[in-house]
Formats: sequence, C-alpha cells, structure tokens
Amino acid sequence: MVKVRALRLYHNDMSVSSAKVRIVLEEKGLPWESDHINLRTGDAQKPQYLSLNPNGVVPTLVHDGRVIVESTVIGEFLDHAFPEPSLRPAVAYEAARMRLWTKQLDEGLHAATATLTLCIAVRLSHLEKPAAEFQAFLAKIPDAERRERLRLAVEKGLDSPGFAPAVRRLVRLLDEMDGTLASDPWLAGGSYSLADSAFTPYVLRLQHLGFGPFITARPHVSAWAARVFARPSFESGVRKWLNPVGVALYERQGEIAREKLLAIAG
Ligand SMILES: N[C@@H](CCC(=O)N[C@@H](CS)C(=O)NCC(=O)O)C(=O)O
Repeated sequence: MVKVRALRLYHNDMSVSSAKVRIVLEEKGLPWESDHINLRTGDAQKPQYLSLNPNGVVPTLVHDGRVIVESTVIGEFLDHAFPEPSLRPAVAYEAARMRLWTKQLDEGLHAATATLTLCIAVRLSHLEKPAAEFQAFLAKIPDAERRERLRLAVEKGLDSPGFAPAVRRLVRLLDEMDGTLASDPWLAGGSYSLADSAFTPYVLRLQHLGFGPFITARPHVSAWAARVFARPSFESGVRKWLNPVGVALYERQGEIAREKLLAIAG
C-alpha cells in the first residue's frame, strides 16, 4: 500500500490542462485537495500564485510541499510516484507512442485548442469588460505569445490570424486519432494510458465548440470518446467540475461558428 502524502492541486474547473491532471488523480484513486483558481478574474496572475507557477497558468501540483508544474509532467510524476494502476504501457514501443501523443499536445495542440476556445467563446467575457481593465489583464500575462494570442482573439474573433490554422491542425488531429484507433482500442495501443487521459478533455472541448460533426464523422474517435467518457475518472475528474454556464456559452458560440468551421475544414 503506497503512503499518500498530501497532494494539493491548483486548478480551474473548465481548464483542459487541469482536467488532464484530475483524470490521472482519479484513475489512480488518489485523495487530493482542491485549490480552485479563477482565471477570468486573474487569480493566476497574482504574486502568490506566480511564486508557485511563474507562467501564470493552471494546473500546479504541490506534493508534500514540493511544486510541480506543466500538466504532462505532472501526469508523468503521478504515474511514477503512485505506480498503481500504471498509466504507462509496459511495452516499450507503446510507451514511445504514448509520449508522441502527449508531446504533440505540448508542441502545438494545446495552443490550437486555446486559440479555438478564445476566438469562439472566451473573448466575449473579455469584451464585456471596460477596455482599460482588459488592457491591465493582458499586461499581466507573463508569456508574450499567450498575450498576443488573447489580444488578437478578443479583437478579431474568428478572423484572428491564428484561427483557421488552429482549426485545420485540430481536424488533422482527429484524422490521426481515427487512423490509430481503427486498429487499436487506445491511443498508445492495447492499454489505456496517459495519452488517453490527456486527450479526453481536449476532445470534449472540441465537441463543445462546434466540432461535433467532425467527431461523429470519425467512427473510431467517436467510439473512443464514448469509452473514455464512460470511465469513472471522467465523472469525478471532468463532468463534476464542468461549469454549466461556461458549457452553455461554448455550445452556443460553437453553433454560431459552425459554418465557418465547416468552410475552413473543407
Ligand atoms: N503547458 C501548460 C499549459 C497550461 C495552460 O495554458 N493553462 C491554461 C488553462 S487550460 C491557463 O491557465 N490559462 C491562463 C488564463 O486563461 O488566464 C500545461 O500543460 O500545464
């Protein structure tokens, strides 16, 4: 029996990177303490939080007083520190496949999903603010690339220069997933792994943001989504945290963006 020292997760209800870690915690049945960070009011940019996570993003895990950032790294840490049940395939080749999936998320897919979310939906909550308040919010974002992405999303919405490339990248992802899942039940091969837990909230986000027809058109992705959404870790790590007002906004705006999404996807 592994002794579980205190695990505290700084996270946000609707954040995909946070959900990614909550699923791992739930898959492993680990007890954890929640510290909810309100991203819209800028809690992540406050000095106290920045001292834990200098990037001003969620999630951050604190284990026994030690801080770990970056959701992919946190997932790997949890799997190493609490090996049962293992979320890393025992077969070396499958472990490599798992890493290639999670690497892609860190090297562009997360950014594409963030662009999609900001341009379709989140921009509306920033547009409601007085301009000076939004400028002050922007100025506090430590990373220049993220700052520019938000500025353009708020200013230009679906006409933001990053929007169409992000849609095309995410459609390509669904094609790649469908290809893999045509011959294997899980993304890395024969067993559920950190790749499946990581992509679960992203596919849900796509579903919320008008990508439903793209998912339905790919039968293997649809069947995989049904399987991961039916796991108990989805209920306790994702569904229970979803903010109904946020989901309704995403779905409404996703519907409005649908025509443009279909035109871009071709
Ligand atoms: N590479 C980071 C990305 C984290 C990230 O971008 N988190 C988003 C939420 S999903 C965030 O905190 N955004 C800050 C904001 O919206 O103000 C990770 O995987 O942990």
